[in-house]
Parts: sequence; C-alpha cells; structure tokens
Amino acid sequence: MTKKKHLNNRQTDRIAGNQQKRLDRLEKKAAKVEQQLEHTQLSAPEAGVVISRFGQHADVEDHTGAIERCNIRRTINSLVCGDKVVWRRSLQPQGGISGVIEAVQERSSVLSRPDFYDGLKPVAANIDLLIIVSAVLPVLSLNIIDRYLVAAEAMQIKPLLLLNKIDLLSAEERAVVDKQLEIYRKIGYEILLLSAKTGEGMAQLDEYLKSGTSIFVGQSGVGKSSLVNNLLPELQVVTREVSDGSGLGQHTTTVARLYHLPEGGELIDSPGIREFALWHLPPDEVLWGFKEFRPWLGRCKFRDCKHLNDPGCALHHAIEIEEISAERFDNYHKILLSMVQDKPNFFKVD
Ligand SMILES: Nc1nc2c(ncn2[C@@H]2O[C@H](COP(=O)(O)OP(=O)(O)OP(=O)(O)O)[C@@H](O)[C@H]2O)c(=O)[nH]1
Ligand SMILES: [Mg+2]
Ligand SMILES: [Zn+2]
Repeated sequence: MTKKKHLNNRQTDRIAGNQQKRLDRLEKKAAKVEQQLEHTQLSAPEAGVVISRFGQHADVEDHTGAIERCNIRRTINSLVCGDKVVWRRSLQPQGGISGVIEAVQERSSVLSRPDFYDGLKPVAANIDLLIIVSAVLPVLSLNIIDRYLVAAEAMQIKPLLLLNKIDLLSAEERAVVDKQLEIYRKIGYEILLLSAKTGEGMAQLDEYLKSGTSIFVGQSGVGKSSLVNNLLPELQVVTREVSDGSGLGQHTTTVARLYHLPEGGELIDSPGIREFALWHLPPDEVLWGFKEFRPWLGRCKFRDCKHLNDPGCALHHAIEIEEISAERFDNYHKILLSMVQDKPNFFKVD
C-alpha cells in the first residue's frame, strides 16, 4: 500500500488511462450482452442467491440448488457473493449463460474493503458472523485483527477470532500466543485455536457455523481455504503454500465464494488481503471500534484530547490501571496514522 504512494505523474496517468480503456471495453461488452438479451426470451422472475461474482457474470443458485451462470443487468451497480437476487432464466441459453440477474434485494449487511484505485469495494453481503482468521505463518498480526474488529463493530456484525495452524506451535510457543490473544478474551471476544491440517479444535467451529452466514477473512496464506476443505472434504478448494522467500501468502483464492455446510449454515471463503485499510471510516468510528475504550470516552480532561500526550487523558489512565491494553492503544494510533498518511485521494473529504 505504501509502495503505491510513490508513483510519479506519468505512471498515475497511465494507470488512469488503462483504467478508462478497461471501463470502455466493459461498457461495450455489457451493451452487447444487453442487446442480445432483448432478443432472447426470458422466463418468469425467480429468487436466487449469488454464489460468486466474476466481472460481468455471476453464478446464481436457484431454489433447487442448481448453479446457473448469469449476466448482470447494467442497472445493477453492486452485486457480490451472498446477495439475494431476482433473476430470469433464458429460454434459449447460449454461450454457457443461463439467464440474467434483474434486481438485488436489500442487504442485511455488507463487508466492504477500500481499494487504493477503485474506492470502496463490496466483498460479500448478508453476513452474520465475521470470522477473522490468523495464523503464526504468515506471522501473527494483531494489527490486522484490530482492523477487522473495527470493521466488524462498524458493520454491527459479530466477530470471531480464529487462530489456525496451531500444529506448528510447541507447547511454549502456544502459551506465548495464547497470552497475546488473552487481550481479546478480556474484552469479550471469542477465540478459537485450531488446525485445519490435523483437525484439532475443528469441532468447536461447527457450533458457530451451523446457523446464518459466516465469512472467513484475513491475510493470504493463513489457511482460510484449507479450513473450508476440512469442513467440506469432497470439495478440494485450491490452496497454496506460503512463499519461502517472503513468508507471505500467494493470493490463491481470487473471488469470494459461498458454500452450504452439511449441518446447516452458509460459509463464504474470501480472497486474502495483505493489509485491510479503513480509509472509508471517519476517525470517530475507528475509535468507537475499539470497544473496550468506550467507557472511557468523554472522560478526558480536555474535550479535544487526542489521547496522545495530552494531560488528564482518561484512556492513558485506563492503560495505567490495566483496563486497556497498551498494544491495542498502540494499534489504534497506528491505524489512525495510516489513515492520514496513506489515504488515497479517493477517500479524502474537503
Ligand atoms: N501446518 C499447517 N498448515 C496449514 C494449515 N492450514 C493451512 N495450512 C497451509 O497454509 C498454506 C496456505 O493455505 P490456504 O488455505 O491456501 O490459505 P488462504 O488463507 O486460503 O490463502 P488465500 O486464498 O491466498 O487468501 C497451505 O500450504 C496450507 O496447506 C494448518 O492448520 N497447519
Ligand atoms: Mg484461499
Ligand atoms: Zn484522552
């Protein structure tokens, strides 16, 4: 993300030019599709769920459980995995396209991610549980956990912290990691320690998954798709090793996809991210997203306290009496700083 900041004007213009060309191409393609649709007869509208979205197409599940690839009407400006839609079957399917999505039903929730170039991008809709997956390989990042927790609080979706790959830890290492995660237990967040590889602890996860729609989010390579494979062994979703050189995941999953679980409940596997930015949120909402800070807000000596070195800061007092963890407080300031320093023009308000 910070790398992208150092583009010169020529590079920025070229990117903007390429983006425009890409948009023009998509626009032309969409117009052609629309034209074709007008000439094809469509059957009566029916309800469906978006299993996955790929550019101008989406896979929609009908009421029998069959998955049909559909075009998307141009009037629909946002469509993601988990969306409930109204679609119509084509009476003369061609080119592998079975129908067209005509409308999207109101969402109960939506997970969005700000993109440096494209602005706020929705990832998945109608989610009830945000499962923040971490692992000790790539290294455990409490900063990413905190970012996702802020997002969960902003979306008013329940989060669950999941630490995968515990098979890689010795008893001592496990105790260290457990202590790091104790911060979150103290705040009241639920945490699961498990291994997609050995199956240890997987049974605890079933309890959370059996109702509603859950989504796996987190860094690339933490094992989100491996967890899906453990839950649905017949699927064999593609997974890939964390790269030896960088120690980072390889962005194996490229689009979000919804799966039905045998015990009930839906699960969405999403593509890993390197860093989860929060540019779209106002600073106040970031502060509010640190749930254990709330009882202390409004109690600082100065009303405009920045909670830095200000005298009489209630949050600092809370750290001294160990009501708030210094790590979380540090991450709060890091997030705030990254929002100012790295924020692309897209998200700036005058
Ligand atoms: N030791 C160990 N390795 C695991 C475990 N779970 C996943 N892995 C390995 O971690 C690597 C990455 O797993 P993926 O499931 O592809 O990770 P992902 O989170 O889906 O990654 P993206 O699709 O890029 O977001 C693979 O080599 C897996 O075999 C686990 O519990 N223990
Ligand atoms: Mg994956
Ligand atoms: Zn303060």
